[in-house]
Amino acid sequence: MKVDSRCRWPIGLVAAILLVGGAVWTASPAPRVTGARAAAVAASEEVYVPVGQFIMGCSSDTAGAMACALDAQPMHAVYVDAYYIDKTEVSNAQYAACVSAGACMLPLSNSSATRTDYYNNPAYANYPVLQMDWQRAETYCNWVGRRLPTEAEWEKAARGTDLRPFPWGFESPTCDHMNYTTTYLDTQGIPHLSPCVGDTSPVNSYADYPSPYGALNITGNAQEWVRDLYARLYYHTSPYYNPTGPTTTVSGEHLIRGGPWTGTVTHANNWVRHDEADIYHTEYNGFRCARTATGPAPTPTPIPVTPTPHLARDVDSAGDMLWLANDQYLTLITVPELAVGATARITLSHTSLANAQGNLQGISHFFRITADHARDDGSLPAPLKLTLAFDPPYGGVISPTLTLYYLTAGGWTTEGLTTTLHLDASYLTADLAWTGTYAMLGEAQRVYLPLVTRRSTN
Ligand SMILES: [Ca+2]
Repeated sequence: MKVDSRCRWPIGLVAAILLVGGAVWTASPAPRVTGARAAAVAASEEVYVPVGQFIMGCSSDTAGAMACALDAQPMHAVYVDAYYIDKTEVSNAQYAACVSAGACMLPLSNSSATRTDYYNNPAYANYPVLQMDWQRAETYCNWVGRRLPTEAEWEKAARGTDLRPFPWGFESPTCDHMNYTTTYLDTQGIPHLSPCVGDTSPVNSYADYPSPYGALNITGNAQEWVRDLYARLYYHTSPYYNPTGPTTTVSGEHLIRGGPWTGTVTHANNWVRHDEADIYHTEYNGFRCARTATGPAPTPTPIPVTPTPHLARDVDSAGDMLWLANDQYLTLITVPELAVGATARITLSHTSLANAQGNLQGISHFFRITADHARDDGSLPAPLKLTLAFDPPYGGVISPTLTLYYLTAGGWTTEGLTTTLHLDASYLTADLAWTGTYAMLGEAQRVYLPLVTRRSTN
């Protein structure tokens, strides 16, 4: 979408920004990098994004009060192979290492939007490199053995597998969340823009509000080049597996994601696509790198999400069976006799996208089980019997790496969980010995299927 708000700022506001920016320089100087900073500066730490599906783009239903531009529609499912993406934007010092090595060209300018001495100034060594065109960004990434992320990789790294509009979730941004520009109405009701910082922040700032996979400043701060060419209607025809953008376009221009520090919530969110109109403001253009993951995946860790209760029922010591059902799936929990005390509230929950997720990577299924008369430590007199299975038409897609996790105060664990995979019949059974929250996670299959659960036949 076109972002031209930065051209509409009142003059007074620009002066205010300069003032704010100046205050930031003196209040929190970046660490100095002295001498030949070049070769000593390592490439960014990376975060791992597991294989699997996510939901890309926006819809007018889910965008809320924010704009959902036509080029970010329709909302659609995309499957991306596992990859690594830089935890942070590439910094001035990191880029300078490539320049010193003779592999990269200098940035298009030494200045940022408000700082005339930026790239060369050691005070900004840990700030995002700016004044990048696409080729400079890709060249740096290649130099460190990586590449620019595809647009799909960038968006999945920012939003994970739910519909969150911002990397940290659904909470509306404030200046605590990211470096962007807030809006407010004056006493006459006239809207004004108020940048949080007034220029870029260090690449490792806002660390309390990472994306679901741990990427920082993915929205806001510097806007970021991605690998794809920009086509306004690409989402209408993009492939399901690993989309890489159109092969040719009239302009031949790539696109930018994430919004700059001058962007409002309309421009600095997870789905906005910045087209040719935005890429020439190179004083806002930075990037981060990515690479396709090879070899065994790191041990996955469930992503905490808040499940929406779909069913809650009081069960007494006589036991009962609870399930969630629609035309295609059914989730079953059997509460054996004496599994709970006199009366226990059993809750079965799914995340909103649980049944639209096409694989078991990430939270596909979520249970919250409460029992009023559990023992003090949360344990149950007898374990609940959980059965999860794929619907027969999709039989055989259950993965041997499927794992059930239990959420403890110390994090997710599989310890003490008794789980049995019945691969021939595509179902899983487990004994749940405690009340609490459970999640499933495992290697994905390259098949787009809902995770289906149904009642065991025995
Ligand atoms: Ca950014």
